[in-house]
Amino acid sequence: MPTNLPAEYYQVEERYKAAESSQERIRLLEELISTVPKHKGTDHLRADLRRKLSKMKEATARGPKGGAARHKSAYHIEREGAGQVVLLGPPNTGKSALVRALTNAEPAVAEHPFTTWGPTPGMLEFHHVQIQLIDLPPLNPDYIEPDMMDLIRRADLLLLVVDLQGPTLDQIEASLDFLAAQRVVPSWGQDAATGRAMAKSILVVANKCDNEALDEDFAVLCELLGDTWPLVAVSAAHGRHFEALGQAIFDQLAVMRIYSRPPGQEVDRTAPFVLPRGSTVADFAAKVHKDFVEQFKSARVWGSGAFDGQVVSREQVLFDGDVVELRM
Ligand SMILES: Nc1nc2c(ncn2[C@@H]2O[C@H](COP(=O)(O)OP(=O)(O)OP(=O)(O)O)[C@@H](O)[C@H]2O)c(=O)[nH]1
Ligand SMILES: [Mg+2]
Repeated sequence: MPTNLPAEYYQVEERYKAAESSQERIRLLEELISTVPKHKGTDHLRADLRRKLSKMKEATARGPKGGAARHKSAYHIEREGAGQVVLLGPPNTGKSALVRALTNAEPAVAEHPFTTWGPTPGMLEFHHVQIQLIDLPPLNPDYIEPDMMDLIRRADLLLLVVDLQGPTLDQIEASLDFLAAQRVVPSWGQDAATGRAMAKSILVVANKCDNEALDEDFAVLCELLGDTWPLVAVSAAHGRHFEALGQAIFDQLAVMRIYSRPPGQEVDRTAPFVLPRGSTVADFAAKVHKDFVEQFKSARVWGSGAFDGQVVSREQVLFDGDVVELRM
């Protein structure tokens, strides 16, 4: 317990201990947290109090019987589309601005840090592929929301959003340290395979790349970091380099678009099936219809891995953009 707490802390603590109802306890705990001065010596205390507060709020939301009105965390978000992608990083880097610019969702954007308090999902469309983007609150070592960490661990891809006009390298390092402390490491990192850490695909997104002069700053950053990291620059405010970002997300998700040609009909290029890279004709058939995988007699493929219209086996591996005709 830090010794240099203000007298006010102890007064509120007295009232907190004497509180009768859970509502009152929550209110007083919030007040108590606000009396703790912010410095290194109180880091642990503040983290402990915040944890207690979050548990209390959760228990209250669950109701007195602890099950009937079971509280579902806002972080339990159904995966939709070709992949679930979360945006994370330090405060104020433009995570919410990006989700606003790229999807139909409208999370709040503001000049001050710590604007976002909860997750907001939206759908990004990239070349007729729907990808789920989820805006998150900033990473905050003082307070780690367990449900948010679960969502991060479940996600298919993490976008580490940093500010190209700020201390970009420090922001990347601090965010990776934060994740490593939670045993989440980049799959391209050296210690990806070590220990009990979970390796995740991480794409670094340098936001606020508003003009050509900043494109040059980005080029310098790329040189500094070498080519081991997937890294893109964008400007949420000016809509710059969105195509490159979409492509990088698509590549990192390791999926591909396969088009179905119903026999005797035209190919609908606006409705691809999305499959993991390396999938076969049989995988595609299963995706088109659960019965097809048993029923189809032959398949023809147009695309990169075959001659146009070549008859192929069930095990034929497909490539992004291939057109497949299944015959029953
Ligand atoms: N110049 C410039 N400013 C931007 C850009 N994107 C966002 N901003 C500004 O940066 C500030 C923070 O944007 P937010 O989207 O709220 O940032 P955030 O990362 O969601 O912030 P937290 O929710 O606090 O973590 C706002 O004033 C935005 O207008 C950009 O591409 N260029
Ligand atoms: Mg935000």
